[in-house]
Amino acid sequence: MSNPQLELVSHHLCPYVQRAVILLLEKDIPHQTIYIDLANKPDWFRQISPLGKVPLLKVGAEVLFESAVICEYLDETTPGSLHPLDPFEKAKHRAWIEFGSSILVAMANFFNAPTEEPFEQKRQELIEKFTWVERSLETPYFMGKSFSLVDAAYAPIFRYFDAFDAIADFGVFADTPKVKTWRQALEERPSIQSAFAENYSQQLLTLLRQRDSYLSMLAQQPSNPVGAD
Ligand SMILES: N[C@@H](CCC(=O)N[C@@H](CS)C(=O)NCC(=O)O)C(=O)O
Repeated sequence: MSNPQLELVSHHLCPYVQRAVILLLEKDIPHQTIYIDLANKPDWFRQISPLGKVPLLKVGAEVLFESAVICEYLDETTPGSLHPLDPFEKAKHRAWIEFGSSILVAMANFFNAPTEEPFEQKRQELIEKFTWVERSLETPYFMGKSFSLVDAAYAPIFRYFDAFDAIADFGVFADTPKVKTWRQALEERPSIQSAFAENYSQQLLTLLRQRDSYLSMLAQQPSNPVGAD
């Protein structure tokens, strides 16, 4: 039986989509990509997306949603596995992927916080979350030498921090040396380098300038002229 045709429904800045993009590149999986405007969702998308969110993976006539599920499906249907074989280790990896999603939510709130107080709360939350990650992390990758689905889930997190670093050093990784090593190893991985547009940070900063948030105010201070036209 021939493999079903795969189509990734995407948005160019979505970190959850980028998890699937990394898997597709890492395992060299043939696919097509359809980009949509999340501010103006097409009807066909509303009709097939139960949560109204990207990514979706169209698999022939069927549709998968949720990035972690899509990544597992892509992994299980292609040679080699990026998940541990041991059920307990695999369960732990799933838990850390879920934790990565909670980091993405905290980052969105950091990005959009309207004033200094909630911004600082989110900065502290991010520091605490990465302290948890530090305790569970091998290096250079999450489980040591082998690249896994956890690595694909966290690489988009670090790409967002590349944009934040262009504004200021927010000290999120000041006390997590293993996380810093991990971030560096992920940024050097070819699948991850190819998954993001060269001007990804610049595009994020452009999006930030459209927000009326504390971080966008910091980005536009004269000492931080990032993303200026
Ligand atoms: N839990 C979902 C989260 C996906 C998600 O939040 N996608 C955002 C874009 S980054 C989205 O589509 N938002 C549109 C909306 O909420 O209306 C996953 O892991 O796939």
